[in-house]
Amino acid sequence: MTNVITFGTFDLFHYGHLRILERAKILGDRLIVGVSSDELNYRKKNRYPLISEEYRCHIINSLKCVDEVFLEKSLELKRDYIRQYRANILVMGDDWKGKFDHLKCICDVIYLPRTVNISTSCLIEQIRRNSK
Ligand code: C2G
Repeated sequence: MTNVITFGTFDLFHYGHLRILERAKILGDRLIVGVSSDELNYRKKNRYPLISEEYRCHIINSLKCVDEVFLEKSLELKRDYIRQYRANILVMGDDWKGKFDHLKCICDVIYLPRTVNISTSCLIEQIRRNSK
């Protein structure tokens, strides 16, 4: 049984989010997703996500490619989460390239290319522009 783990905020869930989860799932048998908590986002980006952690977890949990979801409360706990969920592979988008190489001693670390031309911040910007 190969367990794959990945992490993300998944605010304003979009096609790029879906594609990384689908690509992560086919690398193993089970896909476990750590969804960043509202507090973690506030600490990291100085703003709360537009969609609450409860709703973001619910959306991710309802996807066909996802087997288990938990709240990621700290960026520094990746090693503990990997052990707790018995993950064999950590998948991250290549915007995180190199950042988790220190975890290669406990699991495989794979960076997948991001889907081009879509992101939560671009969507927010587009909506802003269109509503003027
Ligand atoms: N992603 C992607 N293509 C996009 C946008 C995002 O492949 N066009 C991927 C990102 O690379 C990431 C995942 O989707 O792997 C979730 O993206 P974000 O919600 O932006 O996650 P982030 O805030 O970077 O994660 O421990 C990490 C944290 O949870 C933060």
